[in-house]
Amino acid sequence: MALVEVKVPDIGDFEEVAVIELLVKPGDTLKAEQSLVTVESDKASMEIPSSHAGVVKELKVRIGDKVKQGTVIAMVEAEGAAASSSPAPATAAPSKAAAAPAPQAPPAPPPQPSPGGGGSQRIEIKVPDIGDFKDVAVIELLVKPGDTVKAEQSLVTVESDKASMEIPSSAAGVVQELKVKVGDKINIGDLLAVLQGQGSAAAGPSPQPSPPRGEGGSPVASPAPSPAAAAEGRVEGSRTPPTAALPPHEPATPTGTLPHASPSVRKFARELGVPLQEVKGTGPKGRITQEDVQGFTKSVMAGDARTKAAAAKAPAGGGGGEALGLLPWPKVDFTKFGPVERKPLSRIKKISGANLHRNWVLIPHVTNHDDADITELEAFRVLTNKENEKSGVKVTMLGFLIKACVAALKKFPDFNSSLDGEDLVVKGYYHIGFAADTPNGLVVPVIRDADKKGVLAISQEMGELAKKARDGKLSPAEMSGATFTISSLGGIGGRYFTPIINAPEVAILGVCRSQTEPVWDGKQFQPRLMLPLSLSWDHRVIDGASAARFNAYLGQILADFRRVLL
Ligand code: CAO
Repeated sequence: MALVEVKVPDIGDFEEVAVIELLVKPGDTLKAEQSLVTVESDKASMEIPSSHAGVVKELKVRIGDKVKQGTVIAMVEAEGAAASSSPAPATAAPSKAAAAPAPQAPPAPPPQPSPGGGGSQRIEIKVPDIGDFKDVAVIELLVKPGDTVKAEQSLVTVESDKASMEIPSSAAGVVQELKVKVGDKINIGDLLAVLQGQGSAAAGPSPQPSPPRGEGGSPVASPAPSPAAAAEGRVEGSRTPPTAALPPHEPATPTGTLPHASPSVRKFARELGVPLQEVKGTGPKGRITQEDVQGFTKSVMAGDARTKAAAAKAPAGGGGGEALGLLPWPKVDFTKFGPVERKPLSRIKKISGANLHRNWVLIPHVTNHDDADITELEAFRVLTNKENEKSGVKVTMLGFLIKACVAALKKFPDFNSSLDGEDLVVKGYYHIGFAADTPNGLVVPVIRDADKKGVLAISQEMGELAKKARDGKLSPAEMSGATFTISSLGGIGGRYFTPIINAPEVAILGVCRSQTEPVWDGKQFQPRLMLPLSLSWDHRVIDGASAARFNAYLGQILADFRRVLL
């Protein structure tokens, strides 16, 4: 047994193609030639096979990663390979599938104008060099007679067992005749179509294979949005407005089999935001066609169907519990009992509601309640405000809490992290979100790099952000990137509550109104100003003991703020 690196074989001229599906996971036993991942450009997709039989030890790529020849896909403990200190082979041994055509539009041969010229010409479009493939099946016709095509526009899709690709037209013109039909087996040189070309341009040099455009580089299967996109609520093709109150978490890495569809259909679905895995394919072997995607879109638009994402996002009042096997939401005619007024939810409430609901359902929350003695800190805060009266910057307890939380996050770094599959991403920066109540609902502006700012600077920034929030002027960037959030109801009242974690963060601190309480000092009761703390944490990442330690440490800092300096 030896650990070998399985790398991307020669995939032709392409610089980079996107990984759109992982077909194996660590621990899987592989046969040689078994496909590891699917990659896709804008014109073709193919599976990358393993050069060795053995056991997958580690996958080195994720969905959305760009790979090229030589990129290591996986570490495989290869069967039969003698254990030795020699390094793993530099490239995957050439395999049958690896020798298959690269995931790219094959170079189109020069169009063949027939004699007789004039203003327009008859041009024969033939199957270009498609590598070692023989007798590949036509699975889709992408144009029909009468269509006007541009040079490089795909005419048909062909498929082998490891790859599918679109065959482009080498010339522009009007399709006169298609010489193949679905199910036909084709080979290099076969006549594909006859075009009526426009003047001499049609007989120009053969176009080069088109390189993958930006689109081709995008992952196909529900790509995880960038943090910025997530902050803007742009998830799973939704057009959520860019003022998400609570940034939605990236969707989970899709699992399961990639829907059977050609690259162009996948691209089409991607453009419409259609989740292909929910579309029923009516083509041969259940292949999803363009018509299937259109049909799905129409039924969603007509309200006859809805995507799983939409079902999951549906507000409680509109149902959605069915997906969890719960009773449908009760439908009541309230007017039977008295007068009512129907008010649409604000845009912010709709967005924050969907995010809060998702976080509440998906995160196993636990909340620890504690009290911090802030008697001395409050005296210092009052003094600070007196001294800074002229500056116009008012310091509230929240400014000190942000600073104190940064110290606690530094001591307990798991609280400053996010879950990503089976990894914990621990952040080396401290951006603290604070929940702000606005006339339109809850938003969470973010103080960036709070570790590098003093309490006065934090308080000033908080004041500016809170004003922007109330005026509805916060930008998505000002609400994104938080590593931990504080929700303070101190100005309002209450004792304790259970704040909902702002995914993908793993903890949130709720704070209520401080009050003077009798505290036993060992000899007698002393009047002390006590601040109620409620820390909610994700039990997948944090355990109860750590949470108790976090709160206790926070309490120590608030009781004696000099500890922040330690
Ligand atoms: N205990 C006692 N008094 C407190 C306090 C506390 N923990 N926190 C604040 N106060 C006092 C302040 O000192 C201030 O007193 P003065 O008016 O006498 O100066 C007053 O309460 C109002 O403070 P504030 O709320 O304006 O300022 P803040 O820095 O504490 O909070 C902000 C700013 C934007 C976070 C807050 O206005 C807000 O929107 N809070 C609501 C957050 C929320 O809705 N959370 C729930 C989320 S879950 O649904």
